[in-house]
Amino acid sequence: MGITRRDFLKYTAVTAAVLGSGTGLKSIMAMGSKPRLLTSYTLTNCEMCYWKCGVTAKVVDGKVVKLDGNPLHPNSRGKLCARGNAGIGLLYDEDRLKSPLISVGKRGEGKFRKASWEEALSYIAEKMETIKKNYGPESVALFAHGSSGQYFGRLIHAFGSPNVAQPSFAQCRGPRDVGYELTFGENPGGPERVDMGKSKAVVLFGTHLGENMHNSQVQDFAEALGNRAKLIVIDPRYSLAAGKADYWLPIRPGSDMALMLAWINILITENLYDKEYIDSYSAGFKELAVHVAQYTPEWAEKETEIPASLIAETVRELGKNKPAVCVHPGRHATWYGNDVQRSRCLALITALLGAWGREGGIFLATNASLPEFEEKEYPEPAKESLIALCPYPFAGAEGVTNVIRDATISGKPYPVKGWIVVGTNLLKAMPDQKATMNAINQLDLIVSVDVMPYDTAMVSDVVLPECTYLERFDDITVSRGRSLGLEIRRTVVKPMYESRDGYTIARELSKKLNLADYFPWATVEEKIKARCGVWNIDYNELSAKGFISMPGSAAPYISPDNQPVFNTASGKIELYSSELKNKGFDPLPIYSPVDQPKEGSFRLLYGRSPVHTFCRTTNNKILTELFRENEVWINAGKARSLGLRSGDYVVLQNQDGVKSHRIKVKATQRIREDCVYMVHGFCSESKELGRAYHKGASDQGLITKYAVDPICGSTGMRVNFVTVAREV
Ligand SMILES: Nc1nc2c(c(=O)[nH]1)N[C@H]1C(S)=C(S)[C@@H](COP(=O)(O)OP(=O)(O)OC[C@H]3O[C@@H](n4cnc5c(=O)[nH]c(N)nc54)[C@H](O)[C@@H]3O)O[C@H]1N2
Ligand SMILES: Nc1nc2c(c(=O)[nH]1)N[C@H]1C(S)=C(S)[C@@H](COP(=O)(O)OP(=O)(O)OC[C@H]3O[C@@H](n4cnc5c(=O)[nH]c(N)nc54)[C@H](O)[C@@H]3O)O[C@H]1N2
Ligand code: SF4
Ligand SMILES: [Mo]
Repeated sequence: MGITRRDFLKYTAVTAAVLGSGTGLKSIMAMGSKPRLLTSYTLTNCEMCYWKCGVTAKVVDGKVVKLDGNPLHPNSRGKLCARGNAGIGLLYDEDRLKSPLISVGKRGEGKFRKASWEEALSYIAEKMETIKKNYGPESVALFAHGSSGQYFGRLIHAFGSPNVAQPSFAQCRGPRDVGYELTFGENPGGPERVDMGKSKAVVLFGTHLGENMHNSQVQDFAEALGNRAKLIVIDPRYSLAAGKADYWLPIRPGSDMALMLAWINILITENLYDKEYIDSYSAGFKELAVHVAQYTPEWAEKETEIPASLIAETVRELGKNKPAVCVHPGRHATWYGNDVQRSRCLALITALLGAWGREGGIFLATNASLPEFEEKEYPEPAKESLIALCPYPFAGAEGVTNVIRDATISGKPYPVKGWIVVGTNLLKAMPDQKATMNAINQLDLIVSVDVMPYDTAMVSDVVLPECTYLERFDDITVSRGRSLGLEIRRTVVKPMYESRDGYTIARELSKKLNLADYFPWATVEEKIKARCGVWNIDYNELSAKGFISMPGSAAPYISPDNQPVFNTASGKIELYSSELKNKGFDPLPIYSPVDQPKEGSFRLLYGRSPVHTFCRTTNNKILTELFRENEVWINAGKARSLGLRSGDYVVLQNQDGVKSHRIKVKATQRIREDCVYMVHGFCSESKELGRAYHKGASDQGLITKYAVDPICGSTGMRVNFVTVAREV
C-alpha cells in the first residue's frame, strides 16, 4: 500500500511541525538522491466517487505521482480503490475544462467560445437577475452532486430559490431512505451503518458489493467472508458477490418483494423472529402477521422462480444466526417504482431478526453532536418549493430531480427558467433523455460547473471549469457513524489552467448578485478555520491527520443503558406504518407483479464496474486501460440462438424504437435468460472526450420509460425492454 504506518506517522509529524510553524504545508526535501527531488505529502480526501476516502498524495517536483489511502481514515483504512488510485488520471486529463466557455450558436450544438471569468460570471448574473425579475427567484433551480454542491446551494437559497435537487436521491437511494425512515425513524446512513465485519449472515438483494466498490464497505464484506459468515445473494445475474455466496438465488427481475414477504411469513409462522425485541420495540406485529399469511413460499415460488424449499432454507439460516444478520439496505434502490415498499420489506426483515442496533446487523449512529456554526440566514422564499408542491408526500429534503424537470417542461405549478448544474451529468443520470433535453430547451439559462466536458456541460449556455479535488480545499465534512468524524479536503497542487474551486466560483458569483454577505470568508480554508474555532478543534491537527473523530459517542449497539430512539409517529419500529396509512398508502407492503419482457426481448439491467464511477471516469487514461467500453451480458444459450458470440458487436433497440450505439456481447451463463446487463455510464455524446466519446453503449439512452414511486417520486429504471441484433 505504498507507505508503512511508521513512514506515515513520520510525515504527518513533519506536516504538523511545518503547519505549527505557520509556514503552511510546503515540502520535505528527499535526502541523498541525485537529482534532488522536491517531494511532499499532503493529506486530503478522494472525490473519484462520493465515499470520501482519506488520501495521502505524494508530490514530486510539483507533480502528483502517487495517491495512497490514509491509514487514519475510516473509509479508506490505508487503502484506495482503483478509481481512487487513478485520481491522477483526472488531474492530468488533457480533455479537462480549461477556461470558462460561453455557447455560440444553437443550444446543444456544442460550439463554444472562451470567456474570461469576469465575462462568464457577469453573463450568468445578468440572466439570473432577469429571470428573477420576470418570474421570481424560485424559477432558478440547482441540480448538484458532490462536494461543490454545498456552495451553490448556499448561493441559490440566498438568491431566494428553494429549488434544489440531487440525482443521488430520486435516481438512487431516495426510496431506501424513506422506507427505513418510515420504519425505524432513521435511514441507514451513508456510509451505510452495516456491521458486516461482525455478521454471522449477510444478505444482498442486488447490492453487488465488489463491483459496487465503496472502499471500507467492501473491506467489511471481505472480513465477513473471511469470518465465514453465511452469504445469501439475490440477483438475476451471477455477480461478483454471488460468486462468493453460500446461496445464489437467481430471482426473476422485479419479484424481490415476493421473496421478502415469503421470508417474513416464515420468520413469523416458524417463530424464527426475535420475540423479545419485537415486543419491546415495535408496533403493528399482529397486523403484519395477518397480512403476510397470504404470502407463502409456494406462492412466492411462482413469482420469483426460486423453489419454495430454497426460500424456506435461506430464511431459516437467518433465523438461526439472528440477531447478527446484516440484511443490506442497498443503496441504488430505484428499480421498479414500488421501491419504498420494497425497502420497507428489507427494514421489516431486519426488525424481525432484531438486527437494528445489534452487533453484526445495523449499528446505531453516535449521539455526539457539535454546537451550531451560525451563518447568515437565508431570506424566506416567496413561494413553496416544487418538491413541497409535488404529489409525492415523502419526496424528501434532497429534492426530486424529475419533479423540477417536469415543472420546467409544463411551467406548472410555476415556471422554471434557469438551471445551475454542479457536479452532475443530468443527461446520463436521469431517465428519459429526451425529456431532459426538452426541459433544457425551455430554459433561459443553463450553467454547468464541472471539471470535464461531459454531456450536460456540452448543452449548457455557460460552462465553468472547476478545479479537481486534488487542487482545492473543501469545507469540513461531518460524518456520523460509530463516532462523529470530521475531515477536510486540502489543496495538493495548485489549480491548473484557469480552473477555480467551487467555493471561489460561488463567492465570485455572489458578488455579482449582491449576495456577498453570504460568503464572508475570502477562501474556504478561512471558513474551515472559523468552524474549527467555534468547535474548539485544532485546525493543525485536522490538517495533519486528515480525519479526526470526536469523543462522546455512545456504544453502537443496544444494551440496557443504551436504548434506541425511534423517531417515528409511534416512537416504535413501525411494522405497520401509520404515516403511510395517513397519507393514503398501504401501511403494510402489498406485492404486485411487474411487466415481463415479450418473446424475443430482454429486460435491461445495469450496474457498476469496480474501476469506474458512473460516467465520470470513462475518459480517465488509467481506468480506460483497465476497462475501455462496456459489454452487454447475454445468457449464453440465448446468444447462441441469436447466432451471437462474445466479442461480436450488437445494437440494442428498446420498446420505444430507440437504438443504442454498438456494444460488444459477453455471452455468459452468469445471467438469466430474460434479461441483459451492462455497466452504467458509458457512451458519452461529447466529442471533446477523446476516450469516452461513443465508447460502448449508454444504458440511460435506452431508459426512455421509468416507473415513478408514488410515495417519494423516485424513478424506477429497470422497466425497459430491448431486442438485440447484430451490428450491420
Ligand atoms: N465502482 C463503483 N462503485 C460504486 C459506484 C460507482 O459508480 N462505481 N456508485 C456508488 C453508488 S452512488 C451507488 S448508489 C451504488 C450502486 O450499487 P448497488 O446499490 O449495489 O446497486 P444495485 O442496483 O442494488 O445493484 C446492481 C445489481 O442488481 C442486480 N439486479 C438488477 N435487477 C435486479 C432485480 O430485479 N432484483 C435483484 N435482486 N437484483 C437485481 C444487477 O444484476 C446488479 O448485480 O454503487 C456505489 N458504488
Ligand atoms: N441509467 C442509470 N442511471 C443512473 C444510475 C444507473 O446506474 N443507471 N445511477 C444513479 C445513481 S446511483 C446516482 S448516485 C446518479 C449519479 O449521477 P451523477 O451525479 O450525474 O454522477 P456522475 O455520472 O459521476 O456525474 C458527475 C459529473 O460531475 C463531474 N465532476 C466530477 N468531479 C467533479 C468536481 O470535483 N467538481 C465538479 N463541479 N464536477 C465534477 C463529472 O465530470 C460529471 O460530469 O446517477 C443515477 N442514474
Ligand atoms: S471508494 Fe474509491 S473512488 Fe470512492 S472515495 Fe474511496 S478511493 Fe475514492
Ligand atoms: Mo447512487
